[in-house]
Amino acid sequence: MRCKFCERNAFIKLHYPRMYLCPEHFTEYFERKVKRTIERYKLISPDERILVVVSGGKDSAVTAYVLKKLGYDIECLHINLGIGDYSEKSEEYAKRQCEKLGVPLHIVRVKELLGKGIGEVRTRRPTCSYCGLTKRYIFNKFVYDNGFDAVATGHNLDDEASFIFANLMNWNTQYLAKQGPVTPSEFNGKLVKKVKPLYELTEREVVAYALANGIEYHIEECPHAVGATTIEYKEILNEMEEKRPGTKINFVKGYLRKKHLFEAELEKTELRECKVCGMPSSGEVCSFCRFWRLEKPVDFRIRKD
Ligand code: Q46
Ligand code: ZN
Ligand code: ZN
Repeated sequence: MRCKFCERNAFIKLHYPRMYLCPEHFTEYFERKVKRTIERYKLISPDERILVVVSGGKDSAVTAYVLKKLGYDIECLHINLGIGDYSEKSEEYAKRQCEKLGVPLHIVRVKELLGKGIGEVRTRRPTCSYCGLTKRYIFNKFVYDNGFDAVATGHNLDDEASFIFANLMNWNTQYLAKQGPVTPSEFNGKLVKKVKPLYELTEREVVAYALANGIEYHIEECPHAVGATTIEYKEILNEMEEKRPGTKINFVKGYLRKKHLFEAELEKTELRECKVCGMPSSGEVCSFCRFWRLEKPVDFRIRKD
């Protein structure tokens, strides 16, 4: 098959909109879509300093690559979770990706910072639950401590659709009130602005973009991801997408139009400053300081020696 726009052989068949594209024209299509997402949802502007959280995987690697190519002012952060060999390899990939891009990379290692890696803490709390809490806290405070304007993550359309689907299945209206391509800054900037430039691109498109542009990434899944229910929801959505192309994007856009219904149900929790670290918390001590039993705050300020 030929590319829709030139004489070259097609490298990908898109299902929605339906067309065949060569690597160059697919790259153009992908970058135009990221640009449109940034403009449509007012994610970031060229004068802002953006921190991209790079895990070593494809989504965040592509996010950093495209933002840099579009001329945004970015630096990267890798959080080494301390999950054995998996984390060591992830860090290697993150380093290589940033070196190739010529972008500064900061690394926070959970084990060095908190004494134990993810999966090594004896707790009844599920591993992914305290892992998520730890990652969110670290990148939020890192952005705050270093005066970045926003943090960009690699969430793609499949992640968003499955998250909304899963939360609808469980009627988690509190979560459904807060999801979206941009989460504005709150609490005097202590809850930082979060943006998702790949919001309207499917996982398949992200993989294809990485391939077309020679972006290397860690393919291995985290050992704790095995059996995660989000994978099941993704599979169901993929089956539906195959039968009816456009299902995922229409589902997510429909959700954004109806989000106000969930916002109306949102129970506003009064936030206050955590007694230990001063960051926003619903209780006296925030869940991060409580979980890791901290007595003094962690400081992420980048030292410029
Ligand atoms: S939450 Fe769970 Fe992930 Fe953390 S422990 Fe691994 S699978 S990395 S996105
Ligand atoms: Zn072409
Ligand atoms: Zn705290």
